[in-house]
Amino acid sequence: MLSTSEINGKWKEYRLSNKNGISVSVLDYGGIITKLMVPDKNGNLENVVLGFKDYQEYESNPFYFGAIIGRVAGRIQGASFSIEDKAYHLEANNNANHLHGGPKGFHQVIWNVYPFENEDAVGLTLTHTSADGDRGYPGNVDVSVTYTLNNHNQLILDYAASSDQTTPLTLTNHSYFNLSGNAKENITNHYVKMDSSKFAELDHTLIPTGKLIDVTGTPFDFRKYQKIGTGFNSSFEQNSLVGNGYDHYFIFDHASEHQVIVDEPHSGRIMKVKTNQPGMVMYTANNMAEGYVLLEGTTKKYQGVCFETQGLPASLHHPGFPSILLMPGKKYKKQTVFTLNIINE
Ligand code: G6D
Repeated sequence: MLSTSEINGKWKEYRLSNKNGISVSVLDYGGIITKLMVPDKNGNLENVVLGFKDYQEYESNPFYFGAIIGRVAGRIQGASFSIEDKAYHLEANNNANHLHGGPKGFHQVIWNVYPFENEDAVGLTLTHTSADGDRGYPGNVDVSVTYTLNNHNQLILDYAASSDQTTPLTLTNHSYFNLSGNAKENITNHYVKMDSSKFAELDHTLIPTGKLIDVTGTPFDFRKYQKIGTGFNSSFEQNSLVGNGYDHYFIFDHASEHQVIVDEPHSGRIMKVKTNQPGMVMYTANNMAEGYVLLEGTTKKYQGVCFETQGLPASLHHPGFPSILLMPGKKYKKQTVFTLNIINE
């Protein structure tokens, strides 16, 4: 089922719901997921993503809550890159680096929205054209992002793009998940299992050094279930330098059934993540400023966890990583599926 409402006289919010009571709400502004209602083991419907109570806060959205991120998710070192010996300079909006597509990136544009519904699913296709030179990037880029909610409790994000010039592109969604429901607890006691034996080492400006670190024997080893909180009090330098947590790109070992599984035992909610991206940034809101009013509670450190499935912008400066360059005539086509299971006691 699908419903639409006007927001602040300038935006539209679309609410998609399936036959099992799960619903997701999305703004045309930034493609922002503002709510994701999922029952717990007792059937109580609660919100499992962070979002502002006053939607006007989404105008600036310093945390990128729920938003489509692009042209390039993550940090581009020195806010610059070169293609075939031509240098491009972007806005440095995060110290000397370029973060998440820069100011007025994809998280701050109004997308065209095309709702659809069929027997088993309901969804939205959002489209946007980023002109040549937009935020300093080359090429006219046509982008579409489709959110589909089906009756198998899957929220499917399909990303597609094409460009008339070679340009870097890697998109993601920046939702902060908190499976306790209505942010009753922070994410310390969420369990995560992740199919990854290597992650990208960061320097003190949060830029990858180009070195991959084996997770074995470190707080980054999620190959068996482990509490997210493992990295919050660890003395491991890669945890402490990002603000005592995780803010790292994990490279997946296989294109397996689910690369990530998140289990929140008190609510009985389990979320599985499957993607055709080579990896993902797991960010545990280490640097979240306090005091912003959310739908439930206020912003606090560790209030949510992001699973930013994406390519690695460091590939623009380190040849060893999978490229994020989109060539003319090629199609960018990525998918991430969040499956929301409820395991009764
Ligand atoms: C911080 O380093 C983190 C980013 O990974 C995150 O996306 C942002 O906050 C919201 O800059």
